[in-house]
Amino acid sequence: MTQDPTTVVWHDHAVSTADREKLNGHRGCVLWFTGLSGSGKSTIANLVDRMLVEKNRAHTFVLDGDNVRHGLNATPEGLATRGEEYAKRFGLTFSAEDRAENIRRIGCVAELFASAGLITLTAFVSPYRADREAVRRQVNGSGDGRFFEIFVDTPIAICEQRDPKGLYKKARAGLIPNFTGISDPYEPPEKPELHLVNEGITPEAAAKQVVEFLSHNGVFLST
Ligand code: ADX
Repeated sequence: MTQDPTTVVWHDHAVSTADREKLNGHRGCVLWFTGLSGSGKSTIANLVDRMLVEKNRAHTFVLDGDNVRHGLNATPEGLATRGEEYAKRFGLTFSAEDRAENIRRIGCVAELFASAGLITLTAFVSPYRADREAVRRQVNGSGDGRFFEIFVDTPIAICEQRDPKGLYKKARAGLIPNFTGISDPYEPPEKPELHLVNEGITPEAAAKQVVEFLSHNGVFLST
């Protein structure tokens, strides 16, 4: 973590991440789901969350893009009651710059959660490779290999057909600017730890693949 050492000083925790992991029986890590809106990130992440809690009694939490944009990373519209100047200064839009800040902040939160020993599942479109790579570096910097990028690879035609929030329809009508996949880019991961081809399989089958991946990658500690 880069900070001016003369003004803000880092304190080590009395309880280490390793201590927490030992108690929990699993490692703290970040499962970073990325993919188009409507690709199934949140659905799969929530199914994985439930499977882990039920089967492994894991300590887990899902950070969901839509939810986080209601609070910590609210949009300018969401902050309108605080006044125009405040909303403009602190609200995050879907411009490339604001998406980068969205991902930076949530990357910091995910890192904290992982250090607290949680299997942290994030479901953000996170369309830019550089933003995701920055989070990878940050999370892996505080422990080895605890960042797992999971590409939820669903063809845009399917996302658009599903259109669970009616956003593709609005985007096609020109009502939503910078809509990922329509009028804004999505840069697919080049080397994700897990590539979920989410076509012709159920969300449950996709979630199972994730849980198996975790088993094979040393997330669950043998007691
Ligand atoms: S990100 O690009 O900054 O990572 P994030 O995951 O927080 O996006 O939010 C994406 C969600 O916001 C989508 O699932 C969709 O519901 C909604 N949304 C609203 N406007 C846009 C837009 N222009 N592009 C993509 N998603 C949008």
